Amino acid sequence: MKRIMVTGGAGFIGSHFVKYQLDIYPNIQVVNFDKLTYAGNPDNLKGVDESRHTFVKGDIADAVAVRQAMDGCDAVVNFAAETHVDRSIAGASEFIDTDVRGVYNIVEAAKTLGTSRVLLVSTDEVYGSIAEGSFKESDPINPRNPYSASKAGGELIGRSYFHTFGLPVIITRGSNTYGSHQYPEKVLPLFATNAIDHLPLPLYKGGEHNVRDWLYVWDHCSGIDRALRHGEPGEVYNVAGGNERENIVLTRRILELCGRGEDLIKLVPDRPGHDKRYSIDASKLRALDWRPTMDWDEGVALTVRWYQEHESWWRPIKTGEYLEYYKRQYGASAK
Ligand code: NAD
Ligand code: TDX
Repeated sequence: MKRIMVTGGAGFIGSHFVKYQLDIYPNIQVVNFDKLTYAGNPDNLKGVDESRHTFVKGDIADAVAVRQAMDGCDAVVNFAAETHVDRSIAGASEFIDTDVRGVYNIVEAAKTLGTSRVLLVSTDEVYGSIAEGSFKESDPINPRNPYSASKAGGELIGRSYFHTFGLPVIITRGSNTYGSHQYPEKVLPLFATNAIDHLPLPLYKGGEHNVRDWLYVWDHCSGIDRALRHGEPGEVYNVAGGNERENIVLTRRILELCGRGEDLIKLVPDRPGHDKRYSIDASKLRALDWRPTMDWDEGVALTVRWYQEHESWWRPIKTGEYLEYYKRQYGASAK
């Protein structure tokens, strides 16, 4: 692979993936195609080798722009998405435009151009909740909120292009990812930055014991890279962290790392349709010689320390539109 298109490469995982590619493969060229929505941030790409990185500001819902940027690339990896469940509950229109229509534009452009690999980054949320055990790739999908339904829609379009046109589409389903540069609407950076500022941590009441499986961002990137280069076209690969924790356990750990007491925990009304537990089995990707390497305690400590040491990254975000969102989402209950 000489030239790859990464969509959504100014966001959280996408920007780490761009750095991963440039670090690991000395001759690779990356075309980074990103709309720079509220979640996209050019600061996430500070210090990347500009001689091998081309940034294109564009929308995956724009078919012409996607085809132009993809021309000459031998692979495309799609991270671009609307990604926050609570925002999808408030209104899903942009989720449909990007996570469904956008993916259609990507596979359509790849089919026209004969792109030799298309990797669609998806999520463990498409399986829905599981009480016991872990989902395998062969299990049926059962998305239960507008975000995961949109991601599932994109996946299905992608899979249909493999079956109908032989397009070499590979799908990864990652679990909850954490690390530096994550927009502070997701639980870990939200709680860490609030704790730093002695602000309440809005824990969803009734969801305190809900379980998420935590995957360090660099491990997620190595899993996607493994599937991209060694996976079989038409196949789906789970990328699991293997670190299932109740939300209350994560919350207490963040408070401890920030030196704050549990009095900061504020129980707020639960997320509608809040999935109780996500759990996926990654043995199919492990058979391709992939392993997550980060220990959960250490990874969370590293991540919280990053937010403590990079206020200049997140303070400008927690203004303007963010504060309006915060008020809409948590209202008076978060005070
Ligand atoms: P993010 O919200 O941090 O970043 C999304 C990026 O996509 C931003 O840079 C944004 O500007 C860009 N974008 C949004 N709409 C676009 C459009 N129409 N055209 C071009 N660019 C657009 O997201 P993230 O958390 O880094 O997630 C990346 C991918 O990984 C998503 O596809 C998501 O579904 C998937 N995923 C995320 C997690 C997680 O825990 N964060 C877990 C599993 C899978
Ligand atoms: O304020 C909050 N209070 C709270 O209790 C927020 C934002 C979350 N939570 C809970 C809800 C979830 O059980 O924390 C858990 C994690 O929530 P999010 O960070 O919103 O992540 P989640 O809904 O699990 O989805 C994430 O993982 C899968 C990503 O946002 C998705 O993009 C990814 O696909």
